[in-house]
Amino acid sequence: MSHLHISEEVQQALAENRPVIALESTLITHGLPYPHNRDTALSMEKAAREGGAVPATIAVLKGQITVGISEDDVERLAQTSSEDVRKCSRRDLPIAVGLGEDGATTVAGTMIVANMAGIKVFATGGIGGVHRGHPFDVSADLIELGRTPVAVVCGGAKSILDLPLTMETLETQGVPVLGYQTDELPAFFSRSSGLRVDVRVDGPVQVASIIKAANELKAQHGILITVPVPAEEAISDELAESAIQQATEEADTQGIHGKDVTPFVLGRVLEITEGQSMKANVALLRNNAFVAAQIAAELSQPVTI
Ligand code: PSU
Ligand code: MN
Repeated sequence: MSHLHISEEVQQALAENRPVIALESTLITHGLPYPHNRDTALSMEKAAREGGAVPATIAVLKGQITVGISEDDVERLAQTSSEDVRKCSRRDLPIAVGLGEDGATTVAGTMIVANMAGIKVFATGGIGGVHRGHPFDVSADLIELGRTPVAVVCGGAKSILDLPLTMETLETQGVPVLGYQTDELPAFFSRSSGLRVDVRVDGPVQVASIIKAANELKAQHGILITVPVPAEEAISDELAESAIQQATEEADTQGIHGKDVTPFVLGRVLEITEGQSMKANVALLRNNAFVAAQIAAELSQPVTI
């Protein structure tokens, strides 16, 4: 397909069945401020390599869907105003491609492209979900998880979301939610949410065998692997909760809606916590890339009978 460009390194790794993980770009353009966005994106790529996988950061560059963008592209996207880069979920990809725009892929958008390229594992921070107080604002991420067979490694979902409704929706969509060395759904900044995951897994071997089983069952849906933020970097529940409360109320009173809600709330939480949330955010992103790489490495192991 002429609109899809896969970097040489990623193409070669895929052809040789070596481990590759996908990384998203909305966190670069709409998730973190410069230069933290650039540094984090590059440190996720490094963590992927340390975990044994080739990183493939995905974005739309002037209408071209690109798998494995260069360091210069990361720098350019990181410096571009979020208003000049389309946030691309399923709905938005044809618009960005058709009009030759720059686009940053969300979890949903990245899953679609990873699946097109043949990448099975993808690492991100937080997934979208059902927004608090707005039960019809359901992120396209949840629907995509129900229809695209890619394993998504994340830090759970931020409690800017209604976590019980998010879990219900994932169940309806047929998405298994795994807890990586935990019984509880992590809540991004903090390690616990009070909600149970579907199953606890203790390492990459178990995750890989669930992914392989899903393949054998010809599953058309994704799998969600939730990894708690490293304990040393977690922020207190109280701080996270009060910042999130304030940010979501502000979004409501200012009439922010649609695709702008998540970036607005993420930005305000950072400001309100005066950057304290940044440390947790960056640490979990790196760690997720490392865990995803280990899972991808396990998946690439030749089958031994
Ligand atoms: N949640 C986070 N950090 C993020 C996002 C969500 O904690 O960076 C981004 C991801 O790219 C996710 C998108 O796919 O926001 C979800 O947007 P929406 O809620 O509009 O579907
Ligand atoms: Mn939404």
